[in-house]
Amino acid sequence: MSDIGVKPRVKTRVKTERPRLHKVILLNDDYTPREFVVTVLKAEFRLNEDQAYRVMMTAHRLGVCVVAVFERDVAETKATRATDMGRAKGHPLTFTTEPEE
Ligand code: TYC
Repeated sequence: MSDIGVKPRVKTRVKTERPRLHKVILLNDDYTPREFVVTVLKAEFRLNEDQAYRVMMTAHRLGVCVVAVFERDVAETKATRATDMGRAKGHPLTFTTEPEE
């Protein structure tokens, strides 16, 4: 039997995977005033007063708190901008990012 004219059974993948989301994480420190942390969270992450206070207190008590998740570039830009806001006022306030599992 001849194979001429038999099409290869290769399927093209049309599905695009979503980019992995990255967490922005707030780190506690002993020096940055609580109210300043709340101000930065409201300014950079658009949290309201209540949300910002809860995130700040969670980091204060546990050492870290996830602020929000974004695509990688957005997460890194926001973490840098928020950290720089603290540095501009001489505070050690730090935000980091890490990929979600
Ligand atoms: N621990 C700081 C203080 O007692 C307040 C603070 C909270 C700082 C959360 C950073 O991510 C932070 N002044």
